[in-house]
Amino acid sequence: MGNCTGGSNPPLSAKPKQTPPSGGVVYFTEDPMKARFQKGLRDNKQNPTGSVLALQGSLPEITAGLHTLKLQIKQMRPGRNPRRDHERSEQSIAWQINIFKLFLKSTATKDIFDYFQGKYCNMKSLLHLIILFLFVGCSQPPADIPKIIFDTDLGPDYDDVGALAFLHAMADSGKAEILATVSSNKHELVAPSIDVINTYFNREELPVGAPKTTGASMGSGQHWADSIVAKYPHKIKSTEEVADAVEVYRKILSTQPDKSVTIATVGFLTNLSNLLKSAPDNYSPLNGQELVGKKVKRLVSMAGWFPEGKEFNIYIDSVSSKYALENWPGEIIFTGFEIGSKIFTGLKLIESPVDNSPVKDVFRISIPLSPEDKNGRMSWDETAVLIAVYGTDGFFDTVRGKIIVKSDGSNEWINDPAGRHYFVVQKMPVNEMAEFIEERMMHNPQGK
Ligand SMILES: [Ca+2]
Repeated sequence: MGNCTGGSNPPLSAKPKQTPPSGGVVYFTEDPMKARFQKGLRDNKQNPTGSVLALQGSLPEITAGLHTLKLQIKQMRPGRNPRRDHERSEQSIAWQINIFKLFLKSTATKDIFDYFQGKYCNMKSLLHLIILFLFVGCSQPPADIPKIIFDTDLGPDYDDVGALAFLHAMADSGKAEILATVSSNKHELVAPSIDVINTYFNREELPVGAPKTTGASMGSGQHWADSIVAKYPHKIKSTEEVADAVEVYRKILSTQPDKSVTIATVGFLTNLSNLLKSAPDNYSPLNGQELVGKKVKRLVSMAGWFPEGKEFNIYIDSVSSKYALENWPGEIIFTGFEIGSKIFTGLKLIESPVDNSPVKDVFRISIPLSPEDKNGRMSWDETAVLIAVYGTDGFFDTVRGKIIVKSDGSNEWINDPAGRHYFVVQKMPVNEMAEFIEERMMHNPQGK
């Protein structure tokens, strides 16, 4: 975290404090952009020494980063890491927000000078900031980060654990906000396992729901779920004690801006079918289909086999799958069986030096038990999170049309240039994608 109060030069004469105008917010950090920033300083014949502030990533990413950092500070446990607590203090972030609010709002150099001279910075820092401002491009509006509800069957396979770790990594780096983590699987260890992972990533407060209707109940054949539930902290003792997933969805969707929520489903479509069938309630006067149509931006679904085939997530609860996919009012991006089955991850994770990681434990326990996993586990669910966060550009091509779900749980596909459905086709070389995914699966939470 950069901090221009730490410069060696004395502050300029104090002027009356000014209230910064409102505008976008941006997160400063010292590391990744530093080289680029210093090159910029050289190009502008400025001395690249002294207190340097730099930005990480694009403006939307930086904006998202700041948002997440604020959330992390709220969640930070006092005393765990006093140095980190200090470095990321609320005060430090608050003034950085104000600096960039000013930058985004005002193009008047005098205003900026007046503000900084009176408040925090010396002249050298100020010059750096102004040059930096030019790099960022103040006319670019900050984009909202994806707000994601993760819907998982976590149990019969463990790529769900990799996907959830990926998602937490995205939230920690400011690229996504997690709204909820719900189960489509009624097995008693699913919600406790989700709770273990959420707690490990310091997000134990995330809403967890599960089906209250009939639905599949499937455990982990490799006994990784009982292993992590026995070993790691969590509060939820059984899946049956959590809220109805439909209620979780309705409560969250009703409070979100229109067309703002991304749902990433990596399990059965039980909850989404139930959601579409839901009636108006205390949370919203809209029925389920209307609520989804109004609030959901897109559904990213690891389900199906394209252009045709029979895939687990669809056929396990084929009645729900058929209803959900035929009645979904908006865009759906499918990442099919044929995508994840070629992307292998987990071996680097197992070899990583981190201790006491439930994510590592799941892969460490499970991979040796299956000869087919000797090169790593197939990574279906992680690709859904990748698309939910990053979109498809650069990673996949897309085919537009309509999925047809048959009563036996198999699916077909009809190409249609006006269709609301898309399935993805691998574009990035699979080895590169595996590396991209596993790097994020190996993310360690703050302070661990
Ligand atoms: Ca799954």
